[in-house]
Amino acid sequence: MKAAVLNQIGDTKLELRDDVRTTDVGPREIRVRVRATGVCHSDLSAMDGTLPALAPGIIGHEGAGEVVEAGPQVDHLAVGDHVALTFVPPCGTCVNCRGGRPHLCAIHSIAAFMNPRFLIGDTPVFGYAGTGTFAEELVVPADGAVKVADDVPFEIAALVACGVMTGVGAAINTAKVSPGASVLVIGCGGVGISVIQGARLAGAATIVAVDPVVGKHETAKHFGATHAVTPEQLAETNATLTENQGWDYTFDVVGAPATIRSAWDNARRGGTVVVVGAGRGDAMVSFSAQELFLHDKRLLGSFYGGADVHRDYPRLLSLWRSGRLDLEGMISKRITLDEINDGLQALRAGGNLIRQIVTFG
Ligand code: CXF
Ligand code: ZN
Repeated sequence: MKAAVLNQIGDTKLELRDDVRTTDVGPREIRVRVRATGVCHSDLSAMDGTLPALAPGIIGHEGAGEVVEAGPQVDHLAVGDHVALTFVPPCGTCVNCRGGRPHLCAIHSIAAFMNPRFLIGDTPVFGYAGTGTFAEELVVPADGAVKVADDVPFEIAALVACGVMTGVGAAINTAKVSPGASVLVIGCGGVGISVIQGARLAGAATIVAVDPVVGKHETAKHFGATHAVTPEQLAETNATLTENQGWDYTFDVVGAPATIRSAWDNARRGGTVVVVGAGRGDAMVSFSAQELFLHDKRLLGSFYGGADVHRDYPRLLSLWRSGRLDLEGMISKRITLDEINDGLQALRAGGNLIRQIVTFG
């Protein structure tokens, strides 16, 4: 089959090949024919070493498709089912799954670093984050797929699988934004726009979007931001809108030390600071010992929007069905797998792209 292969970490291009195979389907695994996948910033982070990934590998992790084969012990999915994938398959039995934290289940995630599920000849090829959706087919644990109704377009289901879950979940599950609150969102890519939509759903009164790319400001407002400013305008906006008290909730959706620090600085005393951006393991952020207690802020990490995929994917799709979550509007461009390198380069260049979706014939 056709797939886009990351030969080495540090490569800026994927190699399009048509001789990639999946491993055989294990007893509790399924084979999925990928029908749509988003191009997420974390795919670039896998390529450049910001996030851990193994090479040779197939990246792409925000996908949806159709089950074409199911192992004999798979009982909740069948051939023909439409599914949205997840890069954190909940095993259902570990301490995190039983404790109501299925987004922190490490069972399948650790296994994915040991079990390559693609092959080129005899060479094992790893799937990124246990997925690898820049391929026509992939094999995943059945726990890593959530059934969606047949009438949900694959591209809509794909969006839910990473960016929308991560962003809306950060606002609703992690921060628990309260009605009437003031919210600041730093970074307006696909995840930032999803945080904005989540804050709007939660009933925030003001939502201020921050991004250096002025072209993204109108986009942010379209999805619910009440104001949009550049980082340089933030101090003045804090003075005008909050009398320098800061916002109730601030979200870093970049993952850089400067933006995390800015999220902290712009939260009010007693406010909530949420780190959504996926930063480097060696990037350090400084806080004084005094401000950590004196400002009484809640500093929260948000991984995968605190997702309980079996609860949240259906909820997000219900919100989309009822017109309260705009997912169609998040699709900036549709491309083919053959165009993936151009798509990655466009994302790297940082234009006003919410999501590019790779669709498969
Ligand atoms: C990432 C987190 C690390 C694994 C891949 C997905 N999240 C969002 O893109
Ligand atoms: Zn992602």
